[in-house]
Amino acid sequence: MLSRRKFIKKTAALGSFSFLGTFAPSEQLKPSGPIAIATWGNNTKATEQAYKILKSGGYALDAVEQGIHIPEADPNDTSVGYGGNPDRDGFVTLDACVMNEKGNAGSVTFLQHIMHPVSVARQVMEKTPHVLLSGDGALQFALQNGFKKENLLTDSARERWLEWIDKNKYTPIISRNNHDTIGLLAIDSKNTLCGGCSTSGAAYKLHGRVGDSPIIGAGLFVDNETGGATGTGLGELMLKNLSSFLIVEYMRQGIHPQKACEMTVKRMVKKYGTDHQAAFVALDKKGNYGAFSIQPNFDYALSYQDKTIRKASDSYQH
Ligand code: SD4
Repeated sequence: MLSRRKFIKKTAALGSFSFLGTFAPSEQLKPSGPIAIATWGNNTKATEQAYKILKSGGYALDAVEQGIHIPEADPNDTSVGYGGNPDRDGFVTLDACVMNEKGNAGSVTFLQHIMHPVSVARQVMEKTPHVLLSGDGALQFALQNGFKKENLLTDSARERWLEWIDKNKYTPIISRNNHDTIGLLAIDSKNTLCGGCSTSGAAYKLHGRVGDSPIIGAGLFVDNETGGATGTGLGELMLKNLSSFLIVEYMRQGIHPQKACEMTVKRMVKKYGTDHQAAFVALDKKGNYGAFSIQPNFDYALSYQDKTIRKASDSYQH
């Protein structure tokens, strides 16, 4: 986690938007109008990009896609797209999905060599009768639809991987702390809700491992009547709980997004304990939002009413 001073310095250059500072979890602001919310506080540039599109009257799904492109193309983001940590065998394999206001979804898993898996996921939704394409098939589909094959393993990711092999003797590890997968939810000026999620998955995972991020209901769920939720952390936990779906179902019962995230995390902890991280953001159709995590190191990014903020989440562990 960044110190407050470093964080303020880092976020000082937030373009024409005014930066409101870090907010304690209890200071709930209820925005009206377009809003973009994303997992991890370092995704302020992504929510800001999404918000620009929303503010100019753009479609929520375009905002989600363009917002997610930012960490996907960022070589310093070690959990998403280009620069992402590779799997145990040194391959960068990506998972992503999108879901729109009609309840349609598209997703790609175990995709290699494509910088913007979220856009491939969108094309799966829009151009095929399917929801999910995987591995070589997903790559072939991407190439046929104009995406470029690229090397996504940066020199520094390769060095980190080589160091890890040395130290860990090929035993996969899942870190509690080192995550920054992006899940982004957006409501546009027509009150349309869409979402997306993109990741390179757990660092040094087994080759072929797929996490929660491309699985509808696990890493992301959107229901335009109710709200949306998206998560980050140890994907296996979310896969076993369909956590994003659960959060939205709680919201459907009239529960505030904050409480819905909390109830979901508590249910996960009851069954699986507190050894790992699982963290969520949720947004309902009234513009209420919330976040909750198992471990205390989770924060998130929020853009609305020409402001961008980075906010600490409440957590189960303190
Ligand atoms: C996964 N949920 O593949 C992802 C990892 C993650 O930031 O959130 N990383 O399990």
